[in-house]
Amino acid sequence: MSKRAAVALVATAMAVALTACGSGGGSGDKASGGGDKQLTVGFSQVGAESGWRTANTKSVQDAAKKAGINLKFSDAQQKQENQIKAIRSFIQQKVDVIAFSPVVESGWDTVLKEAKDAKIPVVLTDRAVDSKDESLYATFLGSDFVEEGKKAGDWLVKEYQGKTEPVNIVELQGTTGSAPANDRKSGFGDVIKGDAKFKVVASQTGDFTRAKGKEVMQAFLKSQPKIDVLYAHNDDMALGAIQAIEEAGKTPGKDIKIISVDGVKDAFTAMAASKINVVVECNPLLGDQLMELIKKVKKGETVERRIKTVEGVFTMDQAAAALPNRQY
Ligand code: GYE
Repeated sequence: MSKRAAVALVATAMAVALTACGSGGGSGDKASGGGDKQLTVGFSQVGAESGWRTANTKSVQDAAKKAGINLKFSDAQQKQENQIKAIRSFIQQKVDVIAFSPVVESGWDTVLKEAKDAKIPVVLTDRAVDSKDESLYATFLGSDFVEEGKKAGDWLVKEYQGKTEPVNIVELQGTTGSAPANDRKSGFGDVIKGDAKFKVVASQTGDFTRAKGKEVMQAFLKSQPKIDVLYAHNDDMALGAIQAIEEAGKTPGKDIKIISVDGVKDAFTAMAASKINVVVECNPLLGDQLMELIKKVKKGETVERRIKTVEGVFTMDQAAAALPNRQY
């Protein structure tokens, strides 16, 4: 049996089991008049800017199917206004739960208040909001981006241990105002600020995309006489930058050392080819955990306010061996 068929079979079996226990139990949602009614979840995704995002979308959609959840999916194309519109439309449609990955951190209080007034619980996934009022969402499932930035910085400090010459760093930031861009920058900055030889000579957003990563790196290469290290907030920007570096006649991974975040397969391939020196892992496969949380939140069960993803760090020498096991 193919893997897909097996997954479908398991999903069907689970759906049958759910229906069976719903109709026999009587502990389900009152509105359905007996058995557990199918949950409808509105999910507002950031966009399709990166390999990470593509894997995350697939994980969420597959997990919803598997959990028997009716998922209303909306792609915001990296625009906050689109997410606000999507959330308002979910409220109008009276979905059971709203899940979303906020493109930027600020500016959510009004729409989240609207969801709260409509008594629709909100689950944050992947990225955080900076709302002071914690009652505006039930929980936040995702990575610790400050920690990821620190891991990137730790690698650099170790790499240049015992050396005294200045190390010029250029930084490709993620989407301006997004939690991963803010936190990966600050975590990294906190670690390297203790050693004066490290200098971030240029730092600009590449919007988490390959095209922008390449474009901004081209500009860095023109404006900066000496670049030792590139710190890219995600793999796609690093992969775009590699093209720019090669086109400028330099060797990525050697002339310019590269630190990246995410751990998508393409980055592991580039790392196995000695073009990226280190990748800090950020796991996009949050779908199953998200569906579990959504169900619990809908049932009114208590859930942890913050659920962090467990992640590692991979260096060039480990890349080839790790590549076949990468899931995204
Ligand atoms: O690192 C990047 C994506 O929010 C963790 O968004 C996510 C980031 C991820 O575009 O590739």
